[in-house]
Amino acid sequence: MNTDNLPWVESPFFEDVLKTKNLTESEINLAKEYRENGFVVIPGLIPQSLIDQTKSDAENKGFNTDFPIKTFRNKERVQDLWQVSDAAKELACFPKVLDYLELLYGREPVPFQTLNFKYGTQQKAHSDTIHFSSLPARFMCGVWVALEDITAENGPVFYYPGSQNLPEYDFSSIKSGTGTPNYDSYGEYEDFIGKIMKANHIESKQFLAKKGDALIWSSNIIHGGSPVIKEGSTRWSQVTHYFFEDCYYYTPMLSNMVTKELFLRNNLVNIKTNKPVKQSYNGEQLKVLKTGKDLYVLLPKAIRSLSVALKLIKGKS
Ligand SMILES: O=C(O)CCC(=O)C(=O)O
Repeated sequence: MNTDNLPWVESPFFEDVLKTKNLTESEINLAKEYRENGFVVIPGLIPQSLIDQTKSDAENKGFNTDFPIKTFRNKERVQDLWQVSDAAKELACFPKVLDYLELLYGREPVPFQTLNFKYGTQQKAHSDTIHFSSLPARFMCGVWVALEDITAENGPVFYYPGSQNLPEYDFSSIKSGTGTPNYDSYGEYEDFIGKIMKANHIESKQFLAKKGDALIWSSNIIHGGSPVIKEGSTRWSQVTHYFFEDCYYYTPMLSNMVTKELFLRNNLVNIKTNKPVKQSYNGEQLKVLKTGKDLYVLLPKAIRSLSVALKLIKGKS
C-alpha cells in the first residue's frame, strides 16, 4: 500500500512511517492518541479574546435575523459565519489548529465550512464521511471549539472512541437497491449507525469542555450531540470542517456508491485563501464524466476521449 493513499495516522504502516518522521515526544503521543481513539482534545488552545469575539459575532450577526447573511441559518445553527465574521474566519484558520492538522495528516489542511451553534444540536450518532468524503479516503476532519463551558446539561458533543476504524458506511451498506440516495433517507442512515454501535459494543463518551478547548475528530469517528437536559441553556460553539489538499471531494449521502457516481463538491472555497479549491488525486488531474445532476464518474487519464469512455460504460467496447 502506498502511504499517500490514507492519512499516515490511519495507515496500517503507522509505526514504520512514524520512524521516518522527526517528531517531538509530545507530537508522537498526540499522533498515537489520535490514531487509537480517532480524536484528540487540546485544552485551552484558543485565546479567550478570539472566543469572545466569535461568540459575539455569532450572536450579533449569525443569529440576529436583522443582520443579512446569504448562508443557511436556523434557531440553533448558522452555516459559514466566517463569510461575515473575521473572528469566525480567524478561528477556522487559527495557525496552531492548522499546524496540528498538518502534523496529523501530512498534507495542507483546507478549511471549507464553519457551523456555529447557539444550542446543543442533539444530533444522532453519525460519521462525517456520509457528508464529506475524499479520494484518497479519509482526508477530512472536524475541529470543534467550545465558545463557553460545556456541561452534561447543555448538550455536549459525544463520540465513540475507536469507531473511526470501522468501514465508512454509506447507502450501499444500508439499501439493497441501486438507486441514488438523497436526504429523505437520512433517518435510515442514523438508525443503521445506532445499530452498528450496539453491534460493536462501543460505549460513547461526552466532551465536557472548558471555553477555548478544541476537539479534533477524524472523518470516520461516530459522534453526535447529547440531549439538552437544562431546557433553554445555550451551548455556544463553532465547528470547522477541513479537507486536505490534493484529493477529490464528494458527498456520499448524495452519491451512488454502487455505480461509483460521485456527487463531487465542485464549489468548495478555501476559507483561508478565499479561493476555489482545486481537485486532484495525488497530483493527477482525472477526466470527469457527468452522469447526472451533480453526479460524476472519474475516468483514468489513459482513456483518450469521453466517447471511448461512454462506449466502455455502455459495454460496447
Ligand atoms: O455540535 C454537535 O452537537 C455535533 C456537531 C456535528 O455532529 C458535526 O458538525 O458533524
